[in-house]
Amino acid sequence: MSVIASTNNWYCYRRCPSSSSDLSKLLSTNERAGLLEQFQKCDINKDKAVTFDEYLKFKYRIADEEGEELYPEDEHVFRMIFRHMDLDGDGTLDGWEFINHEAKMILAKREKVSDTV
Ligand SMILES: [Ca+2]
Ligand SMILES: [Ca+2]
Repeated sequence: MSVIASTNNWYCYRRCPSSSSDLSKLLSTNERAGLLEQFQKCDINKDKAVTFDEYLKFKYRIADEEGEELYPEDEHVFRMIFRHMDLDGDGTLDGWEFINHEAKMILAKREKVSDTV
């Protein structure tokens, strides 16, 4: 029952963009704080907007911290993801766009985990 309810919510969020501002409310306080922290780290010059350049640097830094190596082809993928995240298409990510996208990732992961249980 609870799985069905959460799936319905998921579809509603995808189908009704106007209500998707509530997406991060499905996360725990810790998860939300973590995403906000990530956004602030990503926003290198602290103008509350993340450019593709900043996003890319952030991804390189994370990969570096995790001991992974990124290739030039990865930039292409990140560009696609960035465009996907940039909902209003102004070329930068604001806090809401960033957190909303990351929240979706967390929720999608969570659904996968609950599927296998
Ligand atoms: Ca910035
Ligand atoms: Ca934007």
